[in-house]
Amino acid sequence: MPVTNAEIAAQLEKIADLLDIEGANQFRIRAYRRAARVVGELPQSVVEMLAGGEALDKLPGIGEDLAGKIAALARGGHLPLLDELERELPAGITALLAIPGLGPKRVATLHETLDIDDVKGLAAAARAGKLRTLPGFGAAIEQKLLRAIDQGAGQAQRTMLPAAEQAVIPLVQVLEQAAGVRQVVVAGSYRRRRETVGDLDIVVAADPAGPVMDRFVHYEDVAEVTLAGTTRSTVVLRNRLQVDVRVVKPESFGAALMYFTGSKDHTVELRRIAIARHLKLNEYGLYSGTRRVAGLTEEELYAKLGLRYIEPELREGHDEIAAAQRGTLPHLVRLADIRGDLHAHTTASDGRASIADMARAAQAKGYGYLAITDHSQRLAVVHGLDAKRLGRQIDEIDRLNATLTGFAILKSIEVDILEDGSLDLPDSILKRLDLVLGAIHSHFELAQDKQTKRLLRAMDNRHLGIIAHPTGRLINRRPGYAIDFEPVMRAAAERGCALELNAQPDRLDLPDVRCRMARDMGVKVAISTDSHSTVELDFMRFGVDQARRGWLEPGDVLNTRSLGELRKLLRRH
Ligand code: DGT
Ligand code: CA
Ligand code: CA
Repeated sequence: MPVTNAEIAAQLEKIADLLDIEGANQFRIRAYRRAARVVGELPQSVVEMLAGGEALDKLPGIGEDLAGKIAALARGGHLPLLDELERELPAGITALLAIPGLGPKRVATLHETLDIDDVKGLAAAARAGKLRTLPGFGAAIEQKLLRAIDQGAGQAQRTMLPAAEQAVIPLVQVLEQAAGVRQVVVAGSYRRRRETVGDLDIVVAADPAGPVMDRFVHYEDVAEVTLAGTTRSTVVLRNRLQVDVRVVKPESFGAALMYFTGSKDHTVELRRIAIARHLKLNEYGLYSGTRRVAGLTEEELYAKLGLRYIEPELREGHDEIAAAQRGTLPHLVRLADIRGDLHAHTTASDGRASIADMARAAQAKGYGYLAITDHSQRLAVVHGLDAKRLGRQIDEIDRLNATLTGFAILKSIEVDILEDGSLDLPDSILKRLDLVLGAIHSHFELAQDKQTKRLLRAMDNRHLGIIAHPTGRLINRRPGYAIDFEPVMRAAAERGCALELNAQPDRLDLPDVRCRMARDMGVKVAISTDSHSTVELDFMRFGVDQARRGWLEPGDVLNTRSLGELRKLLRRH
């Protein structure tokens, strides 16, 4: 199994973390982090690039030294630097960095003074009150850490969808090659398109089962076989992801798929409906006595239960079954409905492509428009735009638009919403834009009433058209700001302000339940990629998946509109 880009990126990130704990030079640390990000986002595998004779030091931010290290990792080698760092610091210590409130400095202090190198040790020391007297800590931080640990911080994390996809797609291809295989589908939370998966559940229709089971347990990416059965096996892959495979006869495939797609709450309710109809439902089929009345496809199973077909993204055991009985299921938005992207950065702030390159890439996807939304001046670390630079960007976009047909670059900005709810740029410049996105990038810790008022005040500015990543959550890293969404959504509906569903796979913000709340309250949602490079425009599909989990129809989504319709819908300002 060739080394994946994700594995290389993880090693580079680990070096950066360990160097950070050691207190190494910040430029050096940043170089490793940037390299990790660049490798992680490459559309092509490093192994293939090397095989094709491509030079790695042509990649942005990667010099000769890093290129050599990346090549060594790609060949499956060890880096002496990492070996050395790991000798000096205990293996699990980087897990501490994932706990909110702990940065490299504090982790180093914990290690040096109390010899703490894992979450268990940290929890014990915090409970014993040993942290409050450490330099750079204090009673408040001790309390905060305890709360974070109690909320599960530092525990084994669920895998985000992109990493799950990278691991499972090549595996599915291998299983499909086995003799006797008819169909292979990844079920479970993966098929329901949850933003993270605990493990992967693959359902295979095959007869006989032997060859596909054999391929699976001998797959080259397997680190460990936990269970090897005749129709069911479990392995752990090298990236620590667990995979279950169940093999069923083709006539049971629909029933098995339905069972293992879940969710458990959804299928428990389906079984109850079967019983009420004097039928029995299990993973082999729907039975009347001993006679199988359905099982080949999910469609026939739902039909025999008196239900419309329910899309996997809806099967969470909320009220989708009642809706299927009444015939009121939503017609979910699809990727093909999306006609433009309303959040993208360029080299003017922290993006890596020019306006023209971003526009060309968006047009190549068949879009009709792309909003250029660089950061505003308050975000100095990413060289956010002040009014003067934004003015020049507006002129540049006007010039570019004059050269384009069938496509428009929208003049926009991701303006900071300041602590008091005012916007980081004056109205005199905002009014020249097609669209204004507002976002919170500071003061995450405000109490709920203050944070809510901050957003409400921001919406008082009639230029604000979309609130970007409204909850501020980062999956597996932080929960998001404290906000009361009831008044925020009400105000957004009244003022015609939209909310964003940020499609970055570690954000997916709005989350599904908030999407549904927006729809119910008449707030439009913009599904936007927040792209920092041309390849990130492809993140749109993750946003659409989350929107579908949130019951959104094309009409609920702003960027399913043509440019003309969009302009009418954008908040007048
Ligand atoms: P995950 O892996 O935590 O992201 O979530 P799922 O939904 O993939 O759950 P998992 O892997 O434990 O099980 C896969 C599916 O198998 C689940 O969605 C429904 C079904 N299933 C598992 N255990 C049970 C059970 O005890 N009862 C029922 N009815 N179904 C189950
Ligand atoms: Ca699963
Ligand atoms: Ca499972």
